[in-house]
Parts: sequence; C-alpha cells; structure tokens
Amino acid sequence: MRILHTSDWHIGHNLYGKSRYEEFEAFFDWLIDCIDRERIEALIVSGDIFDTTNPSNRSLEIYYRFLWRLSETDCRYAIITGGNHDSPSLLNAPKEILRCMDLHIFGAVTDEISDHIVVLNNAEGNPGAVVCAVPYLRDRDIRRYKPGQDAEEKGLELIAAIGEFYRRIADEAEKTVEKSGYDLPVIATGHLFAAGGMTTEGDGVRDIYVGKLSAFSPSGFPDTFDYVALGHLHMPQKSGKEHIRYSGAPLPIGFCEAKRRKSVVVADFSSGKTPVIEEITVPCFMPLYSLQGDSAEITDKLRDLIFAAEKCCVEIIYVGRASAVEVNRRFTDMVKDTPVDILRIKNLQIARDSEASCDSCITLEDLDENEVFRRCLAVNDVSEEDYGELLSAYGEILAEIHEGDHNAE
Ligand SMILES: [Mn+2]
Repeated sequence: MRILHTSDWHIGHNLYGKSRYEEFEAFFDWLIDCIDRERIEALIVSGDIFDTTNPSNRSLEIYYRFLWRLSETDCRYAIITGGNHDSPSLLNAPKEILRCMDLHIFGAVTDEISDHIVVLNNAEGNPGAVVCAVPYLRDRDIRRYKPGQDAEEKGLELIAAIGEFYRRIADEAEKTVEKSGYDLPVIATGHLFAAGGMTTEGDGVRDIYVGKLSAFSPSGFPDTFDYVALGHLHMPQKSGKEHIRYSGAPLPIGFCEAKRRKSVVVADFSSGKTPVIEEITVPCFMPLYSLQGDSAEITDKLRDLIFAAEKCCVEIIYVGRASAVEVNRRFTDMVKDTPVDILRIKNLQIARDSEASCDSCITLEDLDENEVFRRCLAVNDVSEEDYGELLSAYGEILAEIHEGDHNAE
C-alpha cells in the first residue's frame, strides 16, 4: 500500500490581497501527475483544506475538480480531515456522495469513535491498512466545560483529552486489525501542534491552544500507529520519531517561507508495517522574493528580476530616508508592465523611527490581532498583572471567530 500524505493546502489563500488560484490549479495538476507517477493508492490530507471557513466558489470548484480528477486515477482512496481553518459542516456537506467514490471526509469528530476508522483494501481487494482519521480536535468537541478554570488548567485538560482520544481510537483500530485476520499497518492522522514543532514568524500557522504553556507531546501517540500523518505546521518536519511527520503546506503561505522547500510525503507499506518514507519536493509555482536594502540595492535587484522576465511576487523592505510615497512610486513605476508584481513595500527606517516616537506610521498590516489588543491594553493603562486573564479571554473570542462553524445550520 502506497500512501501520499499532504496537508495545509489553504485553498483560497491570498497574499496581501493577490489571489493565488493559478498556483492552486498548478499544484493540483502536479499532484495528480505525482499520484500517477508514484502509483499512489491512498491520499491522506491532514486538515486546512481551505484557508477560511467560508471559501469562495472558485475555491470550491478547484477542490471538487481535483477530487473528480483523483477519482480518474488509480488512487483508490482519499481520507480528508478538517483543520482549524476549515468549517466542519462545509467539508461534511457532500460526505455521503463522496463516500460512493471512496473519498472519506471527516470535518469534525463524531460521538462514535468507530466512524473514524477506515479499512483500505489493497489492489487484490483484501484489507491492506487501517486508517484512524482524526480531524482537528476542538476544545468543545472533546472536553467538558467546567466553570472557574484558568487558561492553563483548560490547556492541560485539552492536551490530556487529545491523548485520551488517540488511545481510544488506537484500541478501536487494534480491534479492527484483529477482526480482519491480517497483520495490518495502522495509520493515524491529526491536525495539532506537537511539542517541539518548528514554525517561523509570518508563516500563517494560527495558534490553536489558548493556554500557550501546553502542547501535545508526540510520545502521546500510541505505539499502535505505524505512521502518523500530521497537519497544522507549515514546515515539513518529523515530530520526535521517523514515522510521526508533518508534510507541511505545499505553497509558501508568506514571504518568510520564500526560500523554503515544500514537499509531500510518500509512505510505502509494501514491505511490512514499517513504512519506507520519502519526501517529494513540490515545485515552486510562483517565486516569491523579499528584497531588502536602500534605494540603489533594491533598484538593482528589481532590474535583475525584470530582466529575468519570470512571473514573480516581491516584497520590498526599504531601508532609507526617502518618504513612503516617494519610495512606493519609484518602485511601482519600475515594475509597471513587467511580470514582477510588488505586493508589499515596508519602510524599515520609518517603522524604526516611529517605534521611538509615534505609532502613526505603523499600518494595521504590520500588526496581528494579538498585537493590536496588547497595544489597546497599554493605551488604557491596564496593569500588567491583569494581562494574563484578559489575553486568554481575548484568545477564546478569537478562536470562536476563526473556528466557529457559522453556516452549520
Ligand atoms: Mn494550516
């Protein structure tokens, strides 16, 4: 059984307002080719299918077109699980019809743990592997509300509940293996932040645990699992052990990821329960460049890019004394009618000066919602002692906004 593991597609993501539909289409063309070439028999997608809980119709079209094309390949199964960016009810809406094509959707956890077990048959029609399909586990799905708990207690309880869920599903998988009469490999999925995971600033990974002190330890995954296909972190990485992995996002989610290699993972179980694991590099469909320097340096770099005549997106970090208006005009005039698209110009000098004097030159784009709230606390003379409670309450509100399944009814 050959399995391809990917996650964090974030279909519909835009980069500073620039839509990326062509990149998504190019990625799915490549993925279909890759699935053919690698003779993949099952596809696992570990959450964050869409970038928002309310994706555009174009995003939906790209997703369904991909699923249809997948059904035309020799890949017999897809296991698609929800992430913290997804609307569970949106993913689940076409669940029944997709199941007819052996495309199995898990928007959120259900009360019945056996619903989350999928037996994959091999080419001969015999059981070949068992998948424990676990989507992003929301606090309200797996933990009972108790009044009066602080953020840390809630966080620790949530982590314990996640561990308990994996233990229960591992037991269920073992029963399924026993019933099958074969010595089957067990594969689990997850969309969570495993302790020790790597992120970079600006890579679009949104905090999911309100109590920041806790993260799920990869040693909490039962030994029953022969492979754990994780999503949530956008950099490809192992989590403690060889067989517990984040595939990472296939497209860079921000300029900070411009030079990072993107990949998907192939896990091959043809020689037994220990998989042979291989990372396959995803090509870059739209080069991103972050150019930093004074006017002359940036002008040179832009000239090189224009000369190369390759479609690309650029972020400019300008260090110098010229006014923002002048800088913007100079560089946007330069790239006019060329394949170079400037998405963002940041004036580092003005930003530095303003930190020392006034805030008027920092735009909202430079701050995330947590930073805005911290500034609001400071302006309102809230004492630092009260920050903790207020920040965690604010975190809960943000989680409700980001993760609320607003069209569920
Ligand atoms: Mn993600």
